[in-house]
Amino acid sequence: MLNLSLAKTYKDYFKIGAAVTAKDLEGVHRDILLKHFNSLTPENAMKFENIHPEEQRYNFEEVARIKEFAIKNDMKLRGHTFVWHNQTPGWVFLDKNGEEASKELVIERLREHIKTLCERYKDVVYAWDVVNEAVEDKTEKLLRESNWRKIIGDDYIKIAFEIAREYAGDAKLFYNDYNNEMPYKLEKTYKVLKELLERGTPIDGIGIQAHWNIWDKNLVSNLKKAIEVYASLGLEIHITELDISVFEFEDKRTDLFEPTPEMLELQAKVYEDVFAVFREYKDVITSVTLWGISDRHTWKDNFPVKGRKDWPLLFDVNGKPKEALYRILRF
Ligand code: HAH
Repeated sequence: MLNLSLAKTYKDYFKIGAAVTAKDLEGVHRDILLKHFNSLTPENAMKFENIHPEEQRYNFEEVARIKEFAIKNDMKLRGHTFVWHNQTPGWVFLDKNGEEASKELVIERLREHIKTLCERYKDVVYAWDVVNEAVEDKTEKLLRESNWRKIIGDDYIKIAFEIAREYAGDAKLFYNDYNNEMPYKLEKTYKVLKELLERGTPIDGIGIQAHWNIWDKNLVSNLKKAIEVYASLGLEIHITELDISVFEFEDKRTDLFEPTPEMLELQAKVYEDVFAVFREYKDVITSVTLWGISDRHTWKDNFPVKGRKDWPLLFDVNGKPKEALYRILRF
């Protein structure tokens, strides 16, 4: 049991990925990656503000290390992400006088950015998150407000996919979002994607981020329904950012210094249940990525509650397998 590899166990199902920083390629995390994973997503290094901080300057260093590690160890990369309302530098939307840039200029910059990254990572990236989190989730509106949308107009999604298709070679193009298995957002996302597809937008798949928690009683039924709805549009499905928080999203408690045994048991059960669903839908799900490696560090530390640690992953703070890992290796 201890010797089983996640990636090998799932080799006839889907890729098994992890979000990584360059630092994760060393030490305990390196060992875990080599044993259990065959796909990597740079957690931050490909985001616009990191890789292209100024118009005339790209910063390829961190991705270079991740790419080298991937190629050496027979892994592939998921590219994350071109168009997003967050972590995009201000210069993209400003002209040389510091005024709001024109639509034409923003599109031209986006094209240059996408072309550069696609050409550079053609040999290793199998899928790109072309647009991240465009669907509005607070109000009744369909699309989220963002600089991209404000300047380019509602067609910015279609335009981004068309540009990506020109340069991405064999890589698949994904629309990625969170909560898109929940009924309120599933409905909106379906509408947006259906319309885009009807207008010929080259979208290959949908990324279900899967930032879940151990308390959601409707998760499995919502998830199955969402997979079926997206598959009915002919889309491939990637689970792109899986982690299972021990806190309900609204829960603000800060008194815990380690997860309780009850939490770990519930977490193991949720991992077991969602992986059973992933296996059931292996014909449409082609990749499952965890948003991190071990509980040593995760974006859920301090989010959404500052100063609070979370333990959402398959390995504990020391890199030891959690019960959740055993449950998804044994089926
Ligand atoms: C994701 N947003 C991003 O896609 C990823 O790039 C980042 O590293 C972490 C999470 C998720 C998100 C959420 O679940 C709730 C509110 C805002 C953003």
